Amino acid sequence: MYHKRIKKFPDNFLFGAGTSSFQVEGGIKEGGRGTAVHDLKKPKKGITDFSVASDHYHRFEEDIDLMKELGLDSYRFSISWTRILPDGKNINEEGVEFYNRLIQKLTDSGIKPIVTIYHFEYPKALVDNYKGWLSRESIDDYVNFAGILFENYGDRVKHWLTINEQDHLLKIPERIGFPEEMTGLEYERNAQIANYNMCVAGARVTKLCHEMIPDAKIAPVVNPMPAIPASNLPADLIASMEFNELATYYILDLNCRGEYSPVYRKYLEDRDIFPQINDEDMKLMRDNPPDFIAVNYYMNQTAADSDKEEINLRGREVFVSEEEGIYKIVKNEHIPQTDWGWNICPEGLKIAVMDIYNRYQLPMLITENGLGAYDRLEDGKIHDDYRIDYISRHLSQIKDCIGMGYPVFGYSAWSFIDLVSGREGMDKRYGFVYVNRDNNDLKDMSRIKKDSYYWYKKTIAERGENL
Ligand code: BGP
Repeated sequence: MYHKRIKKFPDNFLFGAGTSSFQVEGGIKEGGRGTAVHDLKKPKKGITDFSVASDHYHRFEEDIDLMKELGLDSYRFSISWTRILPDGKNINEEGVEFYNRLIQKLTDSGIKPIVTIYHFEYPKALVDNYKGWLSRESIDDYVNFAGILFENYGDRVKHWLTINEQDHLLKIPERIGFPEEMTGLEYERNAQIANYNMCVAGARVTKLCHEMIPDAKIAPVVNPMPAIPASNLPADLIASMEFNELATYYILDLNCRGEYSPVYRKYLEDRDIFPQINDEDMKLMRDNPPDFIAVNYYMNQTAADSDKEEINLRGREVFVSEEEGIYKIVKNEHIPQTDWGWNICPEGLKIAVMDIYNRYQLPMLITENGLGAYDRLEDGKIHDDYRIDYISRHLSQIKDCIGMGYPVFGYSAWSFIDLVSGREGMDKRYGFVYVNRDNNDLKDMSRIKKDSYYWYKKTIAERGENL
């Protein structure tokens, strides 16, 4: 649709960038931090672990000065559960004080903190005690954790995120804390129990946030990869719709409406993995919807019908490229890919915003979007024009959405600074700021502004007039 575009982003639009604690902080044995489940996972050969990361734990002041110079309106980061509650139960004042100083420095610098309560880091002690999210005790411990954060930081933090990419988390044993040996039906059934418990936990924390900090807003973080149909065959359109139901909306329907969508319920029942639910929990979810929806968007998908007549259990596959009898993901010749095979489709972000709004009528904050690439340091500079191109095209779609009337109130690029990628260590960089280290050599860890840093600074200063 052609429409008149807005000239600039609104004055109150939050131009931001983000990180997560385990990927950026390091200092995993300092400040009384306990052990998180993923600390125990050995990385792939040649890839660094998370023990030093970008050393933000020791350098956060220097990093926040760089954020201020960049002109960020907001900074999204997560709080390490095991710094606050090393064993999941007992409070560690040193951890509370660390984030207190970080948040104070942000607010003193005029940067709004956006806090993810739980971004993949789960206390190992709770897995040892009661198998983590398989037990309802985890709901209480998560609520206790969130309550400590609200109490200590609620005066300054007005945007909260409950759980980052729950859908993704459930499929990665070293993050959810399921044993390596768990597979097939057992894995799927347990993942559904954990999913349900996490949704109940999210609703309880949403309620608590509203009670403790009435002027704060809170949301879950989802990772939509909106699928478009592979052809003009009606069956392909249905396949793409079903992919979106199974990949994204199942969680949002629980978070925002307190219900299992029909497609998802049927999917679980056909496989005999529908968890035990109760009316009280479902009512709690219905009565405590989020204030907005936080969207991590990296890529879209293209789906075709899968005409097989069988039902399969996927076990713990992170990305399901074919659900027999439902859809299969296919390559799209119009859509280029990153070096790691992620589709680059800025329009997909607009599709996600339009679809999510049409379904839930809630405001949206884009909490992650960015390009993972091999950056090269040459003569003290990083010429990452590919990242500028990626981010400007995605931001331009957001500008369009706002012009069309969709309530998107901020954009947090992933990531502010180079950090350890989920699975690719330091090879796959996302930051506006380069960290001088690689997988095997910590070098001097100095911070170097990339070309994209200067570009984003200008973009923020002009409130996106250049887009
Ligand atoms: C999201 C996570 C982030 C980050 C990002 C990029 O799923 O919320 O923590 O890791 O993806 O992923 P990767 O590091 O695998 O490229």
